[in-house]
Amino acid sequence: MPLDQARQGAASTDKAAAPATRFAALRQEIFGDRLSFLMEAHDGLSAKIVQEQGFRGIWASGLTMSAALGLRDSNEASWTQVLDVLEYMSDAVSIPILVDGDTGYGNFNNVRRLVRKLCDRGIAGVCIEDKLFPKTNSFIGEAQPLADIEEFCGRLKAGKDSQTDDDFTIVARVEALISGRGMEEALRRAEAYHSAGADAILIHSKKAVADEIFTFCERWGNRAPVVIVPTMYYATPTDLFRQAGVSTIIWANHLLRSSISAMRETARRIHEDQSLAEVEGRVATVKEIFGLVGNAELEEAERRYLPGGAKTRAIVLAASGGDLGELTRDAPKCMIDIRGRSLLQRLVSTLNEGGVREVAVVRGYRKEAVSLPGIVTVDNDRYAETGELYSLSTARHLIEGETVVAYGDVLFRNFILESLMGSGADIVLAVDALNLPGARAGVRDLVVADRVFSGDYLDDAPVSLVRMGHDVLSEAASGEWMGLARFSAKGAEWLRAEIEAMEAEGLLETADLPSLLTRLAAKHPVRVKYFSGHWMDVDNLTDLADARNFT
Ligand code: SPV
Ligand code: MG
Repeated sequence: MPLDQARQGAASTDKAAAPATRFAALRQEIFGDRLSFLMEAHDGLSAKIVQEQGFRGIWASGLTMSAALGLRDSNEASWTQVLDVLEYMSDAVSIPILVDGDTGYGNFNNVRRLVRKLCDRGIAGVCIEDKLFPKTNSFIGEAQPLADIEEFCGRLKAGKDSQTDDDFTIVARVEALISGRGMEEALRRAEAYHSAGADAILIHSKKAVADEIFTFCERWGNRAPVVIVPTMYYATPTDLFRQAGVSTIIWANHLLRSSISAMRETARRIHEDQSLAEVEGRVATVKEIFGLVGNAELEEAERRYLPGGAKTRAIVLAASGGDLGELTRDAPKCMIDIRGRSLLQRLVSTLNEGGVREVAVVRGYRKEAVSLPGIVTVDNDRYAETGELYSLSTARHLIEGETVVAYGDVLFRNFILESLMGSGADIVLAVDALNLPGARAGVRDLVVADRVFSGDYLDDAPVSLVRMGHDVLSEAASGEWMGLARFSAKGAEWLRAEIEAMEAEGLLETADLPSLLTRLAAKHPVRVKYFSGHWMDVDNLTDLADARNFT
């Protein structure tokens, strides 16, 4: 299918394989069948916002990078200062960046060095305009002088010959329409630049309507992809560009412009009011800043690399009494003695040995009997009429950073916890693969996962929770949840949010953990790690006898 026809259709590149590099990703955007969009960014933070909002590529605008530095779009920032900004942007995101390279900062020799340095920093492409250094923004004045065609072709050739990644893209920007030289000149230049090796043509126009763009597209006939910047002809419906066969639209400066409006308004208000009261609530929270710059990842890394670093906390649910007759008359099940140490003591040591430094125990029934050096206690005084979710919610202020949640009556071997702690998943559950011979009877929380345990030593493909509950039929179950889950800092945020959502729906008092986890799985990946045995819970006297043999 010809390029121009294909672009009118649905997003057929959706099914294309994910590109291996950012260079290839930009190439796929510019050469792909569907209309692509590059959103302006000018620093690491705005780059992150562009990526967060779903754009697949960034336009590193010369105008806005300069303005964000407090400078004019006249090459006042040196090209290496621009490179520094680009490095922050590139580090901040995984999507490709097309940088506005102005005129290439000089002649062919400057372009060569620029292209090599851009490739080094993982910048996927550069756009070079056919003007002279130092440049002037296209929307300033009339009839700006253009570069000699041959000289500019030399810049393009030198750039192409210098790229160190085959997929690096050079876009040649034609300023003939802007400087009033007319359509013939624009087409002549586009042809020459294409022949010199430019991968795509940016045809720039400063008219309020897009007629020049449509004429250019029609006459150009898609000999190379066409990139446009509709800053001035913004009212033209995007579909018309799609129909005209445009490859890529650049939204060139709107994040900087919106930030100027927002910053002005905030500064004005605070200055007038001499107070923050009116502004708080209208501006992004400090927590949002933490989220954007990835504080959660640092917390996890601190736990991994820093002695005495961020704490991993466990919340142990031990509010219910358990029905073990005489044994649970004066103390809850978690305090039953198992060969000289209580169940809880054993659980807490396993958690501590696994790197969990702080253990909070939610107690309820006979709470005074639940005490242990080194633990924090939280009380669910309504334990008799509430369930697991309510108990967990009493400790919700502690759900922050990496968090382990465990039932208070489980014992498991250290390697099970270690395996959850080493998982990169945001939520991961320890699940006993019941389909193996020797599976125990009297199961509790049955799990349906998207893949059953294969038993294959080499099989480490991720398995996700579909649902969990007492109502899962054992024939349909992939395993039994051991009552042990680990949440990353991000997973802990999701957990807190879900508790709040269930509270808002009036489910806080009655719901159990399986329904909470099932709801989480509908919104986020909840990973399952299969094990076979090496754990137990204590539901009855037989379990208790087994527990006494467990250690
Ligand atoms: C930029 O964003 O810096 C551009 C596009 O070059 S324009 O300002 O429209 O010329
Ligand atoms: Mg520019």
